[in-house]
Amino acid sequence: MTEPRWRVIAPGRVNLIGEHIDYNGLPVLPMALDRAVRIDFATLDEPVVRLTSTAPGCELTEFRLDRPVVRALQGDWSNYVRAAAWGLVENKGPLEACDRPLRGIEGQVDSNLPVASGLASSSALVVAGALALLKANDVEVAPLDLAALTAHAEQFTGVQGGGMDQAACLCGVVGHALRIDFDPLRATPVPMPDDWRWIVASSLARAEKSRGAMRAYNARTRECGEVLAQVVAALPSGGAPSRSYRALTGAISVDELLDRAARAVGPRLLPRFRHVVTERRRVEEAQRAMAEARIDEFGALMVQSHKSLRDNYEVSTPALDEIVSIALDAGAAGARLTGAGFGGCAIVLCSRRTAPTVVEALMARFYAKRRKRRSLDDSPFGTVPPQEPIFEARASAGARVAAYPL
Ligand code: NG1
Repeated sequence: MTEPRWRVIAPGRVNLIGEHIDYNGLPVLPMALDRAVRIDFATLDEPVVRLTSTAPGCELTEFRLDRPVVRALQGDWSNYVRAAAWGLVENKGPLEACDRPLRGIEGQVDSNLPVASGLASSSALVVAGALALLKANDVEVAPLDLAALTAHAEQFTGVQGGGMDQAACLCGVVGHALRIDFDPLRATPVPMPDDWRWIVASSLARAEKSRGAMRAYNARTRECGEVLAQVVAALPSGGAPSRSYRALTGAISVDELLDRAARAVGPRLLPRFRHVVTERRRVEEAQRAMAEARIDEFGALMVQSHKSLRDNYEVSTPALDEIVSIALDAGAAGARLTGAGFGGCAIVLCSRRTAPTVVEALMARFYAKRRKRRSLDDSPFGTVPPQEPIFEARASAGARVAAYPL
């Protein structure tokens, strides 16, 4: 293996509020994490990607950039790097138009970001792969443009995801959450009050979006499209805004929308619609609460969000519900599942003063009994020490490439 010359660092993200609405074009409020996917790499004169990974079970992957990029088997880790290459080299990407032969990369992927946990490890790998390939070819792409490109590219893996994760990964700012808007993509830093503490707590169940959870996730995106069409079709003719959630929620109040939807939509899809339009309102309110450091209000909105994800969107699990309830009992300001759900993690908001008590309560009432039943090694916290199924998240900087530290 050639000695690495560069290190790319691409953070995961934790979403604070605004769940399952990015793919509906509605704003969300995540922050970039202080845990990241890293690729240490050297550039190659041949158009080849050759990468190993330190994660268990991840074999060496190698593919060429001068032939159509093909998907590896479903669930194979290299699909995320292939997605990055596909987005840059094909599909009218910035490397497709390169007038000189493409250069490749050789290196090793490493990560301290739990995988399959709703913390955007997949997008961090796509972004890391894209930044490495761009660096190797001396091409620069502005962070927001690259976020849009990698969001589209990640669909190569089969998930019909939104654009929150890649934007959070690329635009993160230390000490700030990010309000992310779509069409066009924008990222606005929102300062984090000094006293707020964020705890990520794993439910110890993997949320495998490259496997089982993909079908459930893609079903939600499809249902949101269907119910939107039904609501728009039922609006009085002439008064219908364009067919988007943003236009609809901008033109008609949430209460009126819910009223109309109740008359036009059946019982299967109505709760999905209810989640989407109320979550949009919660994001606006939460952003204001954060700007004015009103922790209890932000926390209450998180709890409402969790209930809606549990009851209307049906993406929670008993373990996630239990974490939320233990955290609230122990004095947290708010708690909710984060990311797609179907397992993964919860995010808990505490003040500096209450954080230690909340962590203690979760260790005693959630993790201790499970530690007896089975090893925490089974947790999704791959390379993170198993005694750490819970950690404090700090709002961090976005993805970057640096000289390899010698
Ligand atoms: P996670 O849980 O990190 O896989 C997914 C989507 C997001 C967003 C959330 C739910 C991808 C790459 N990520 O995140 O776009 O829709 O679920 O809010 O599809």
